[in-house]
Order: sequence, then C-alpha cells, then structure tokens
Amino acid sequence: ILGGTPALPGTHPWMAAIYIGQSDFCAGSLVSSCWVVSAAHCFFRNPLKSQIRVVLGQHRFNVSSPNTRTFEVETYVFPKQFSVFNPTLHDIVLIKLKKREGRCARRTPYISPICLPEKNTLFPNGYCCAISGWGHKYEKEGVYSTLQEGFLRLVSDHYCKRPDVYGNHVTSDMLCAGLSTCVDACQGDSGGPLACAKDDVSFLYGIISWGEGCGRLRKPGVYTKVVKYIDWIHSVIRPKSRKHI
Ligand code: 4AZ
Repeated sequence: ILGGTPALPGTHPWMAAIYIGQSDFCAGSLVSSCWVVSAAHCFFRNPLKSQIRVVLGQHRFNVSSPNTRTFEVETYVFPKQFSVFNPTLHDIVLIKLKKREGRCARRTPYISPICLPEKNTLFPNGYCCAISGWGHKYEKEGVYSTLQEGFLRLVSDHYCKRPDVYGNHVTSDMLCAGLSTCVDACQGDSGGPLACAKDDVSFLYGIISWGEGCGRLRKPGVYTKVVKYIDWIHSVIRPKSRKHI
C-alpha cells in the first residue's frame, strides 16, 4: 500500500495472506469460515493446490504468531467467464480452505469474515473506503511489510474511462478508486479488499486487481466490482442443501 499507515492488529481481521509456490504472493478476504475471495490473476497459472498456503490472523508479512492460523486449500474456483488470456477481466477467485480437525476458520479477535454486499449495494462516487495489504509502499521497492491500511475515494466510471485515464480497459465489472496520488494499492496487494463501511459494518466492495504503476497521476487503482459476482459467489459457497436425511 502506497501512502498508508501500519494497521493496528485486529482491525482488518478478514485479511488472508496467500503464499503460492516458492515466490508468488497475493492477499485475499475471508468471507465465511471456509471461503476466501481473491484475484483470479494470482491463480491463472493453475498452481497445485498443495503448493498454496492461506494464513489468517497475520500481521507481519511471512511471520507466524500465536494469532495466525495456516490452512491448506481444498479447491479454488474461477467464474466461468474468466480466461487465462485476459486475466484482468473477471478478476475474482473463490478459495476453499481445507478443514483442520473438522472445521475451517474459527473467529478470534484477529480472524473474522468481512460481509459480502448485496447485489444492489451502491456506494457513491467520492465515498471513502479502505484498502489494506502487505504489498510495496512505493512503486520501485521490492519488499513486503507489516500490514498497511489506507483510505481513498471511489472514482466515477466516467473519469476512469476517459481516454487519458484508462479508456475502454475499464469494464462495467471493474471500479476505480483513489483520485489523488496519495494512497494506492501496489505490487503484492493484489487480491486484497477494498472495504467500504456503512454504519460501522465493512463490506467487500472491490478486489485489488490492477493499475498502471502505483500512485501515478490520473492512474487510479482498478478493482473487481464484487456486486457483479454476488449471485455466483453465493451459488459456489452456499452450503449445499442437505439431501437424503
Ligand atoms: C500489482 O502489481 C498491482 N495501483 C496492484 C494494484 C495496482 C498496481 C499494481 C494499482 O499487484
């Protein structure tokens, strides 16, 4: 996160740190005890499930503590529209955690899911939302850090689709945030949440997806618009109706 500040432990308890293979990293958001939402482009090389670790309750990058819980992955699911040839389109993936001793994540002060918005939820342009992550603090920096948080404003589609901004690279399944160059997501923050709160309840409104550099003028961060995928998310994570009992 560029222009953020260190998060207080426990203030983003849905944050998931996702270690993929030897060197790839993305963030994600816990949305129920067994499911994490992240960015599909982090998984488009189809990593082996056995090569992925999901850490909940983490504060410092790659540091476990009495508050962290590490999970293996049962499966991960892309939306059917997702194509490896265009991994910034439909940039959302659902990751199912493997149960440990018959269950997935237990709620603690450091581990707790974020709410999914309803399909018709609309936060207005200019609304102030939060991003968080372990990614770079500057565009030209190679290190991951203690969890950072930053607050930024939702940007209109009209602005984001201007030819001097992103033109038609921004689709109706994306949203933009960060009108100033002060706060932005950066490398390593991908998959993490854009969390918008109403009455002190945080909702997963966007997924950190892409952008040209970090904190550049007229280049806001681009996020997957979660409300576009709500029906699909529920159809995948909803506990199947219990038949034959
Ligand atoms: C990245 O490389 C990345 N400024 C994510 C978000 C943004 C840029 C890069 C947005 O994961």
